[in-house]
Amino acid sequence: MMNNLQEWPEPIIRVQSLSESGLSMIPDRYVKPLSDRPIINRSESGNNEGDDGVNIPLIDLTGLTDDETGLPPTTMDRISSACREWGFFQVVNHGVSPSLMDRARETWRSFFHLPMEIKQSYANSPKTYEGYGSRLGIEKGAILDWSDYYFLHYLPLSLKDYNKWPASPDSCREVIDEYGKELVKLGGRIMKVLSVNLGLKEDRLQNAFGGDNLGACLRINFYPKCPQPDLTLGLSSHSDPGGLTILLPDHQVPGLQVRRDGRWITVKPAPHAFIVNIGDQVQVLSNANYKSVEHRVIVNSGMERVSLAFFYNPKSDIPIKPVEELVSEEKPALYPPMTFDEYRLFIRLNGPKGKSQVESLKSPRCTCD
Ligand SMILES: O=C(O)CCC(=O)C(=O)O
Repeated sequence: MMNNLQEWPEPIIRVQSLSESGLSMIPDRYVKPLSDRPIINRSESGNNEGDDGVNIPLIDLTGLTDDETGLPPTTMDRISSACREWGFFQVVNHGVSPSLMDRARETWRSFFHLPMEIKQSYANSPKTYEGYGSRLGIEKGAILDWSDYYFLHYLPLSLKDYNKWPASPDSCREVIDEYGKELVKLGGRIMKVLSVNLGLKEDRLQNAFGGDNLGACLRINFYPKCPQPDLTLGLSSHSDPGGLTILLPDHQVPGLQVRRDGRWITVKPAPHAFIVNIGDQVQVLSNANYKSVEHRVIVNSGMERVSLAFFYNPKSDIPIKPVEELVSEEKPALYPPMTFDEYRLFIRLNGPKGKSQVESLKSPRCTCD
């Protein structure tokens, strides 16, 4: 199986180069089947598919510190409902400095505008995905997404390798480092809130992730302008395989859509908010009390878009299964134990495929031990 992951099945084409070539029709490789195509509403509000200003919940985290989960009960309740019903929420007053957020996004934007030879020197392979990439999955002839990306590891320290991080722009490595430190802390704070909300001890979920031995990585998504945005997607529908995702969206360009009751809701980010979503591993640990929800990204013809997705993951070689406190005779464990290493092979081989993986694991008859 690992041998299949050594190389891409076809030569890699950078979507940014395609976009900059000024073509007026996108190549067939990017044209989605009719049922997956978005409805692009060109209204100024950025709303799509008649979502009437509906948005994911907005939560103020004032009072949440590294030492104290001091949020008012109403805020705790709103986070709880968001995790159960939406799988998504956005947070403000989260403790990460707005200037660091802006610097991180703009540093990465500059990276994507460097000459292609520099970016190519970081070209990735499907073995680890680290570096500059333009596809997920290794299926030959697959329909591709309209985006390029950069993927790197922060944790565990054994995987953190500055040589795999861009050396330019000048301050890039420092900014990435500082951003990662802050986001690991924010992830830890949010994990405590989720634990308490599930009726567990504050550090229960973190311990199930392997305590301090967690994994953390960053994917920077670059969505170039697209001449035919109604035929394609910047990122196909998927749920996140990891634990929690903390996304810094583009403050100027909407694009992220979240599935809710069969509709696609376009997220309208608040200024300097992070978008938090539950990944498959937290769905498993919570025994499906919390939902890892499908999302996708639409593109547009007028503006490029940059987003930073920070993945807060369990230690990759320990079994992840529903925590015992949430398993009972009435609510048996819905998932068998599986390590995150085993789990993420699926997306690494197949690319984004909705929620098919976590759903395929689910078995009401599972005895799970
Ligand atoms: O670009 C976005 O807004 C979302 C990105 C995303 O879903 C991902 O990187 O997994």
